[in-house]
Formats: sequence, C-alpha cells, structure tokens
Amino acid sequence: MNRFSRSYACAALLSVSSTAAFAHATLAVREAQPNESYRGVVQITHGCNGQPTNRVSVTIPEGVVGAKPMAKPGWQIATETGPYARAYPYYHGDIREGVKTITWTGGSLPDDQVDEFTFLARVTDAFAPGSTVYFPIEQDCTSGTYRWSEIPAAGQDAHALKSPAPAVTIVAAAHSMAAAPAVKTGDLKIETPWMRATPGGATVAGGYVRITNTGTEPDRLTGASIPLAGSGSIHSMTMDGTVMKMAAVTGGLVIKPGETVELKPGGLHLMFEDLKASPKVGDAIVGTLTFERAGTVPVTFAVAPIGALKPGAAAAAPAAEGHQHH
Ligand SMILES: [Cu+2]
Repeated sequence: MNRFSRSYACAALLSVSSTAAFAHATLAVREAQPNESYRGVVQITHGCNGQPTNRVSVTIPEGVVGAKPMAKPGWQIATETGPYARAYPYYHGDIREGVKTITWTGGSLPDDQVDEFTFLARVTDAFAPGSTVYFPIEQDCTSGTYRWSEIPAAGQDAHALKSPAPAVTIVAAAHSMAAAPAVKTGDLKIETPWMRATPGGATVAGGYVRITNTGTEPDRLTGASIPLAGSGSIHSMTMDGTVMKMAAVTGGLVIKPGETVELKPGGLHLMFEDLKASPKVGDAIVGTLTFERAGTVPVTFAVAPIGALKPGAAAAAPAAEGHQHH
C-alpha cells in the first residue's frame, strides 16, 4: 500500500510539471519605461530535475541598449556584442551597437537554493507604453537544460507556453515629466509648459503654461508654435449653459504687472491645430511663445498622458475631461 501511494504521488507530480508553465527563470522587475534605465534581475528558482544550475544566459532584445552585467562573485561573465538594427539616442549621442547576450558560468547553484543574476540596460523609445519586451533565458545544469525562450503569438496566453521567456511590460514614463526650470525672459517668468498626448489621427492639441509678469508694464501673449502643428493660438473656455465653448482670445492675452496667468485644462489654453504627428507621452517638444514686449521665447512642452489634468499626472477618466475640441 505504501509503495502504491508513493508511485501514485510521483505520477501526479510529473503530470503537473509537464502541463503547467512553472518558469524556473524569471525577471524580478516586470515593468520598464521608455527612455529610462532598466535593472534586469534574472531569478533562478530551480535547477534541472534536482541538478544544480551552472550556466545562465540572457538575450538582450533589440531596442534595449547599453546592457552591462553586474559582477557576481563565484561566476565568470561573458558578453557578446553586435550592431543594433538602428541607432538609438543614448546619454552622450547615438548608440549603434552593444551587448546582445550576457552569460554567467562557472558557479554552481543547488536546486534547493535561489540566486539572482543582474544587469543594467536602457529601454529606448522603440517600445510604446503597453507593449511587452521579452528577455529569453538559457539555463544549463550539470545535466539537463532549459530554454526559457518561448514568446506568445499575437492573442496567445503566455501561460499556455511550456517554457516562456520572461516578459517586461512597458509603462508610460509619467515621472519623466519633471518640470523644466522656469524660463525668465525680461519681466516674464514662464513655468511648466506642457501638453497632452493625443490619440493617433487627432488634429488638435491643447497646450498649457503659467506666466508671471514681474515687471511694471503689461505684456501680451499673442501666439504659440510647435513644429508638429500648422498653427497655434490662444483660446478661452466658457460655459454656455451646460456646453463648454472655446473661442480665440482676440488681440492676445494681457498679463498685467504682478499678475500670474495660468493656462490649464478647462480654462485658458494654447490651441495647436493642423497636427502633422501626435505628441507622445514623455516627449519634450520645443516650441515658442510670442509676446508683444518680450518677443518670441523658446519653451519646451513636456507631454503628459491623454486627458491628464496636470503636468506629470496620470490620465484622467474620460468623463472628467469635459472638453470637446471642435
Ligand atoms: Cu481650444
């Protein structure tokens, strides 16, 4: 009886491990942001059928650049480098080649222990928020190997895969919207120029900024421009019954001495029309503001998510926006 129950338990275990996808190699950090550094921590949680792991290799996917392994006592590290499919912006100019695989060998990680193999890299803007990046991993043991390299086909559930490649989800870089320093130009202080990302195909975008007149003479904001837009103007918003209406501010927006004028969602705003491309979250769009006295001033608009109510804020619920453009 004892013998029977033991072999039964063993069969049950085998059938579980052959149908469920229990990856022995995972990434500890499962989210990354475009144009931000990524700390890849490969976690090995099992050996191969009881055998210790003595080789771990990770493939750095196209669009992830500047990969560099962290030194690991007891293990030797080898890297393979090669050209990227295109040049990517990097800290000091474009980068065109770099590390494609990182391999740790020479150590021995027992089946009943876990360990981490770390690298640093930079995720480029090759990936849009919401997309997934895969880092295939090879695991070799004293006997036996695993290839955690399966990537789900479109619409396929990753859980259905027998040896899935660890996946990282790309999320919008909300915190990269750190306010640019205030621009001082003559008597004007210009703070936090920003705009919202727009859905593909949109032809208009709102722009927002805070302007303080520190002088003794009034000035007048008369125009705005960004390279993406055919035109830029200043709009006011008023309630007509329950309908929000926009109108161009004719003759420019006066900023009196000592006054701060805030252009923000739901109120006065810059209106960019005839968009040739969509502003994307995390973009920094260099444009201009034109004043009667201060002249034309370059400013950089940080792009916040679609529907954001503040620079650097997350997208607002659609109902909270209440602002239909044209
Ligand atoms: Cu408008």
